[in-house]
Amino acid sequence: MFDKVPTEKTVPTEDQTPEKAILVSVVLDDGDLMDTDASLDELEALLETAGGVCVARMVQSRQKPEHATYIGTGKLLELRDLCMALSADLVVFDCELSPSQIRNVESVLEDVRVIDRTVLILDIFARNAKTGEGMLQVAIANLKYTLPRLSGQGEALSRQGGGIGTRGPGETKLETDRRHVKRKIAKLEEELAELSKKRRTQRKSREKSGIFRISLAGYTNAGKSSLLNYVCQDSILAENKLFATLDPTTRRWRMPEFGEVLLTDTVGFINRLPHHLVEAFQSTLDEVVFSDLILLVLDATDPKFLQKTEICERILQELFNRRDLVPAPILYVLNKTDLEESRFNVASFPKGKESVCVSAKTGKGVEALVKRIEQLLKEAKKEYCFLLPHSQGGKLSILYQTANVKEVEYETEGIRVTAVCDSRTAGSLSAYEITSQGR
Ligand SMILES: Nc1nc2c(ncn2[C@@H]2O[C@H](COP(=O)(O)OP(=O)(O)OP(=O)(O)O)[C@@H](O)[C@H]2O)c(=O)[nH]1
Ligand SMILES: [Mg+2]
Repeated sequence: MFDKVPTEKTVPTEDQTPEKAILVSVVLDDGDLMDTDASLDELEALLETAGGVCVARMVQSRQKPEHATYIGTGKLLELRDLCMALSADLVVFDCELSPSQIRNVESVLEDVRVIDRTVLILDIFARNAKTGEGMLQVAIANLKYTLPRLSGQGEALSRQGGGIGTRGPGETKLETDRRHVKRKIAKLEEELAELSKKRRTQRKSREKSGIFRISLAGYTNAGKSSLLNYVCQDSILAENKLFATLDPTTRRWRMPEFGEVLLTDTVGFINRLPHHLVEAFQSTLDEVVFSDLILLVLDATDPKFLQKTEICERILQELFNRRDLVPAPILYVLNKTDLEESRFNVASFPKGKESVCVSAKTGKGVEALVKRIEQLLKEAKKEYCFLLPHSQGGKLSILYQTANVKEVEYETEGIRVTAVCDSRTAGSLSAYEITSQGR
């Protein structure tokens, strides 16, 4: 069991003074979808979710980051003075720093801890994971982040004081040996694989039952849990904090005409989602990948609405690519339209993307959403027959994961498969599609 990962939680209680942090960003022309201010706003929201408070922001424009310290030497000295003047406990860089950059900056700032955006996100995940699976996933992501940062970092790793960034990487003094950490990762991954197997089996039995699976995806804080709560009359934690939901929750949802479907709420997305987290949360994110329809929930009051929409689309695309699957149909759900601020975004949302405006708070628009989902589901699945060449036997396992396989016959010219599936699965196998009688 993962007795030592993560270590005991040292979440500051309400009466503890929040840690004071300075946020640092370097403006680079690196093609990121968010501008510096918006990214820093998001970093500040992450910091607050982790229990800290921002006392200052520092921005530097550079062509490329300074190799040793990310920001330039002059700026670093300015940062040191600012830390002293404001009695900052923490400096958070809005990027991923290399181990030596953290060490070098810390050695100049002396008593101030230095963390990066990834550590902050990992810290929040470590706080919010509630189930065994979620905790395992976070622990693995933490250790994978820590692993390349181990060598020559004895001091940094033994910091045990608690506070933001100490729940994640660099949290137990035992982890001073790379081999030890590697063994631990392997062991946790084995445990996770067991749990993932269970999840896969569950998914397959749902598939066999022919019940449609709908998933709620979207940026963190968009209102996914609130929407599930509204339509399923449930009470999943929904709050104005980032990554409130980490563990997927599936509910039966009885639709007025279509009947019962399964609705899954899961972990939210964010710009530059750390790749260790995407890897570790693969089995959780598979709930989205293997669903029949994705409701992409968007906060229509968000000033960075279109950028966040694109970030979600990119993440979804990446998830489908990782599984080598054609993307599921997406229905865009523009949420929080009870609020005035949503007007502009609703009006400027691209007409080519099918969207429905709702409010998960008041229920406005939910009826129209339900109607549209029912139509889409009715159009979605039918029976197909494929003749897979023996060299393409791997495609059969795709069908087992995504379709209801009714019959499999091994013939001389290939594997004849009859399966009920959606058009995207059928589309990815269209080269092998035949009529039931023959080619
Ligand atoms: N005004 C308004 N607020 C909403 C609406 N939907 C959600 N909220 C609020 O938005 C905040 C985030 O809602 P959640 O349902 O927790 O969002 P989520 O997408 O599940 O977030 P994560 O689990 O963190 O990814 C909460 O404070 C909700 O009360 C809405 O339609 N209108
Ligand atoms: Mg949620």
